[in-house]
Amino acid sequence: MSAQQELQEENLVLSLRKESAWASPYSLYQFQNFLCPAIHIQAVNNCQKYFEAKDNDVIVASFPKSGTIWMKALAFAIVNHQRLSTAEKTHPLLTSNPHELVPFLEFIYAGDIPEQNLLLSKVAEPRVFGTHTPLPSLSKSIVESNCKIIYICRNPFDNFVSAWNYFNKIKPADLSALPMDEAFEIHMLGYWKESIARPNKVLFLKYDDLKKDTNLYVKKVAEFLGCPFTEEEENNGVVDNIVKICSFDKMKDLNVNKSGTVGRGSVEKKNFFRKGETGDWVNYFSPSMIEKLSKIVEEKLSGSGLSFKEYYQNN
Ligand code: PPS
Repeated sequence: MSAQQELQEENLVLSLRKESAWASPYSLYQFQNFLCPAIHIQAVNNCQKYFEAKDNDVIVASFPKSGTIWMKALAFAIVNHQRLSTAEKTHPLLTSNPHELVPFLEFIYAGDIPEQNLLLSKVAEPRVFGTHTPLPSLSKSIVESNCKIIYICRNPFDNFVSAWNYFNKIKPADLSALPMDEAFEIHMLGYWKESIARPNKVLFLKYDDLKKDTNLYVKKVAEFLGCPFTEEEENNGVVDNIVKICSFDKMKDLNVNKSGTVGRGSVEKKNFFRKGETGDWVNYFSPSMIEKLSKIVEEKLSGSGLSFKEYYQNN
C-alpha cells in the first residue's frame, strides 16, 4: 500500500465513530450504518469503487460464524460439478481450504490496486467470492449485474456461541448479547428482504435447515445458480459426493485444514472447524440469557416473516 493510501485510510478511520463490542479482536467503527472492523473499512470502500461483477459470479454473503466456509465449499463444488468430480482425489477441496478457493472480497480489496488485480486474476471462472458486508454496502455492480448472491445465516443462539468461542481463541472477551442486535437489523434483514423482492438474485438459506437436509439444499442451490443436476448425475451420486466432501467431519479431518493459516489476519485454519452442530448453544446459555436473546430476536424479526423459533424454543 502506498504512503498516500495509508494516510487516506488513517484519515477515514479517524473520522468514524469507534464502538466497543466483544465480537471482534479488532476495533469496530460505525461505517455506512454497520459495525465494520477497522481492517475492512478501506477494503469495503475499494470494493465499492473497483469491483466489477461478472454475470456468472457467485457471491456467498454471511454474518461471521454462520456457516460461511461450509457454503463456500458447497458453492464451489456445485458450480464446478460438471468439470471437477468430487469423486476424484484431485478435487481442489481436498488440497485447499475453502477460504483460499473462494476468497473474501474484503481480503482481495485490502491491498493496493496491483495487488487487488493479482489476487483477482487468480480466481478461476465461474468466480465464487465470499463477503461479510451488508447488502447496501456491496459494490453496485454486484447488485446490478446478473451475478447471484447466496446468503447463509444461522439461528442466533448457535451463531453467538460459535462467534464467542472463535473470538475467545483470539482474544479473551466477555459474553454479551449486544452485537446480535446489529446483525439482525443490518445484515440478516437486508438480505432477507432482497431475497423476497428478487428471488432470482438472492437465495436466503439457514445453516440449521442445511444441516437437517443437506442434499435438498445442494439441489436448490444448483438450480438457483443455473446448473441443476441431471437425473443421471443424481443417480450416479454426484449430489451425495458433494455433500460428503463438504461435510464437517470430512473437512475438519483434511490435512490442509488442520494446520497452517489463511487470510491477512493469518487465522489458523483449524479454528474454522469447531463442532459444526445446531443446538450446541444449550450448553452455554443460562435461562436469563435465553430470555434476553429471545426477546432481541423476536423484536428485531417481528413482522419480517423470518423466524428461528424452531431452533431455540422448547429447550
Ligand atoms: S467465518 O470465520 O465467518 O468464515 O466462520 P463460518 O465459516 O461462518 O462459521 C464457522 C462455523 O461453521 C462450522 N463449520 C461447519 N458446519 C457444518 N459443515 C461444515 N463443513 C462446516 N465447516 C465449518 C464451524 O465449526 C463453526 O461453527 P461452530 O458452531 O463454532 O462449530
